[in-house]
Amino acid sequence: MFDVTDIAKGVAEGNFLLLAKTISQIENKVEGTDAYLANLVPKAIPIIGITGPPGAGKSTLIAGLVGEWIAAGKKVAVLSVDPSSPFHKGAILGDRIRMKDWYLHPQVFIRSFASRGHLGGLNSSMIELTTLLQAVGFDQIVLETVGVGQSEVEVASLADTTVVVLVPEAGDEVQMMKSGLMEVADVFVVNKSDRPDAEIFTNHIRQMIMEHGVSDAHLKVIPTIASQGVGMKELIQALDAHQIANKELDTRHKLIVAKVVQLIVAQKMRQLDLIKLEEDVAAAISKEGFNIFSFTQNYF
Ligand SMILES: Nc1nc2c(ncn2[C@@H]2O[C@H](COP(=O)(O)OP(=O)(O)OP(=O)(O)O)[C@@H](O)[C@H]2O)c(=O)[nH]1
Ligand SMILES: [Mg+2]
Repeated sequence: MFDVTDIAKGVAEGNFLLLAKTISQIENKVEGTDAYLANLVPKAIPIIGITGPPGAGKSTLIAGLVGEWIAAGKKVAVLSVDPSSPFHKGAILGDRIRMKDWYLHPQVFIRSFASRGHLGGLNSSMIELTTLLQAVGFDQIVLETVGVGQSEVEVASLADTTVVVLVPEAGDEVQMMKSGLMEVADVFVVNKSDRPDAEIFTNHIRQMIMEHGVSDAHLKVIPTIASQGVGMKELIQALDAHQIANKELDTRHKLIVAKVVQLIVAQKMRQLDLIKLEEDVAAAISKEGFNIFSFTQNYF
C-alpha cells in the first residue's frame, strides 16, 4: 500500500490519485489493510455529517460550504453515501452536476459510495476512510447521507457535528419528531428558505428545540437558500461554535466509544463465513430439538 507521506504530498499538490487508489484498497480489504490502518496518525479534524430527506438540498449546501472553505485556503474532502434505493436513481449523477464546480478543483476531493451490499459494514468503512482523510492533510471533512430509515442515526455516530437539513414543508416537523432527529442534530438547517412560510417553519423548529431545553436556539437553527449561497457564513459559524463547545465539553470520547463498538462488530462480521453458516444451519435444523441459542454459541 502507498506511503501516507506520498498520499499527503499528492493531496497538498491537488493530485488525489494515490488517495483514490488507497481508498479502493481499504474498501477491498487488500492484504495489509489492517496494519496500514493501525499505523495511521490522524489529526483531530472534526467530521461534519450532513443528512436530511432526499432532495432537501444537502449537496447544494455542501457545494456552498466548499466554496467558503476553499476561499479560506482549506483542503476539503466530501464523502457522499447513496442509499441506492430503486426510487432514488441518479443521485450520484445529480451530485456530480451540482458539485461540478468543485470536481476538478485541486483543493477538493469528492467521492460517492453506494451503501447497498455493505451488510452493516458501511459505517466501519466510513470510519476507516475518514481516519485516512484525517491523516493525509485535509482541513475539512464532510459526510453526506440521505436521511432514510436509520441513516440519520448512523451518520450521527460517525460525525463530530451532525447537521440535519430540513425544508419548509408541512409535515416535516412531524417527521422530525418521529425519527428522533432532535437527539442526533447538533445544527438544523432550514434550506429552501426562499419558499413561502419558511420563517414560520424556522421559528417552529427553534421553539421545538427550546422546549427540549436548548437555550441557544438561534445558533442552532440556520435558515439557508443553498442554491443562492445564502446563509453559508452563518452555517459555518454555527459549525465552528459547535466544535468549540465540543472541545470544551470533551464529548469526543463518547463518539470514539461508539466507533470502537462499530469496528468490533464489523470485524466479527468479517470473520463470519456466511456460506458455511447457511450450510451449518441446514444441517442442524434437520435434527430434532434444534435450539437456536445453543447453535449460536458455536460461533461466539
Ligand atoms: N428553491 C430552492 N431550491 C434549492 C435550494 N437548495 C437546493 N435547491 C434545489 O433542490 C434540488 C435538490 O438539491 P440537492 O442539493 O441535490 O439535494 P440533496 O439533498 O443533496 O438530494 P439527494 O442527495 O438526492 O438526497 C436541486 O434542484 C437544487 O437546485 C434552495 O435553497 N432553494
Ligand atoms: Mg445529494
